[in-house]
Amino acid sequence: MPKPFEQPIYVTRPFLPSLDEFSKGLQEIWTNGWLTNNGPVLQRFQKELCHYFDTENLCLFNNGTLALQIALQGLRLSGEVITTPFTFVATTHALYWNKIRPVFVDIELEHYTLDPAKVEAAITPWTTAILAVHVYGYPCRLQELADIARRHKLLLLYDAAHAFGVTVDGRSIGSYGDLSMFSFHATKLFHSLEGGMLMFSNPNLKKLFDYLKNFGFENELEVVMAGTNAKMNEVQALLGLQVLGHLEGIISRRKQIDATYRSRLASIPGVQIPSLPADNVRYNYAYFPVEIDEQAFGMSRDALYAALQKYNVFARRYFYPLVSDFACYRSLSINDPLAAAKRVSRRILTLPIYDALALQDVERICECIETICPNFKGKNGSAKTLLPDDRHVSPELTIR
Ligand code: T4K
Repeated sequence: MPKPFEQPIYVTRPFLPSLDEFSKGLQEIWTNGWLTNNGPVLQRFQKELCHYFDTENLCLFNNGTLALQIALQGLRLSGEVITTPFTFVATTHALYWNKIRPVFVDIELEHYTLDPAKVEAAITPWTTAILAVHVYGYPCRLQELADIARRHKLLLLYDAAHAFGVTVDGRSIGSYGDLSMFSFHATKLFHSLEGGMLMFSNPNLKKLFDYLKNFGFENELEVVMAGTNAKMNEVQALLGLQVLGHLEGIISRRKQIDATYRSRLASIPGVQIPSLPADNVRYNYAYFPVEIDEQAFGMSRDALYAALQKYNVFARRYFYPLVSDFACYRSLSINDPLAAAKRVSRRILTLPIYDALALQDVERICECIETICPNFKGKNGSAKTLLPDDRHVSPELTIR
């Protein structure tokens, strides 16, 4: 039986440049005496991102949620927006804050993104846009959604919070649709401590978003619209710039972790791993989700989640509950039964993945899962023990 980890293993840990590298950057900020409000480091970060994404049409924010709220506000969207319930609450909250009615439709079972057929069926005269999510960095059905949006004259927006670094057919995922929002939160593979970015196809939006994130200031004397404060500061920009320099290494390290999980978990009954995206996608390995089939595994997803904690492994149930089940959205009338989303939300578990996670620790996490799994027979064909300390075992678990 594997020993519990000495230190907690979280679902993610932020990549951090060396303190030395960061202090050198801070030195410049200290010398400048310029901490926020479109400072020189932010301008450099923005320039690097324009180069990385090969576009001038992007805008930086202090977090992804405000970026999305401002996008919806700037686009003057109203009425209904079709979206997914299988996401982080911020996607829906951004609609709510703009007094837009979220219309939840179901996801596909393969990669958990919006089901285009369900989207089309949900369109009404009040629909103004589709807000789809590249959940876990898996690209949505880009072509199908674009066709629907074009046919029905809807805006197509993507919550690409998880999708930094993903390309499809050699193009950044952010170049699809009318607009994409990226989150640079500390829990993301690319981050700027906190932060967010909008990338859009219409170049006229840049000025609008710049006004909206800075109180609507044109200059000292003129305020041209009722903006808010959603600016990224210099320290965020510095960290973002430095993490960007390490991005390729971060993604390739995650790829190794993903491969290790795939090979080790394949023999555990009831652990279902979504396939990697198609060959035309350059994936970023943002998360490592698995589905637990309760019957085949021998216990529920929730029991496994709890049992892993006895080993000091803190996997997460992203995204359970569904957003549509949270108290603030429960009263919405939902026509779609959301059968796939409900099923996935009940079964999903996201396992730890981050660049500093050692491959032997990934092996050890898999060994913990083998040991916990009542139906895993092991190399010698015998069933195994369950938990390191059975005093804490929930009644749901059976000790063998
Ligand atoms: N759309 C989608 C689809 C999103 O997933 C998100 C954010 C957004 C929009 C909104 O973007 P932002 O406004 O956040 O830029 C986390 C993040 O806070 C959130 O950004 C993220 N999605 C969501 C999926 O995950 P929690 O509540 O799970 O975070 P927390 O604090 O429990 O952190 C998870 C684990 O990460 C911890 O157990 C340990 C580790 N951790 C976390 C932090 C903050 C660290 O090791 N160091 C840290 O500094 O929401």
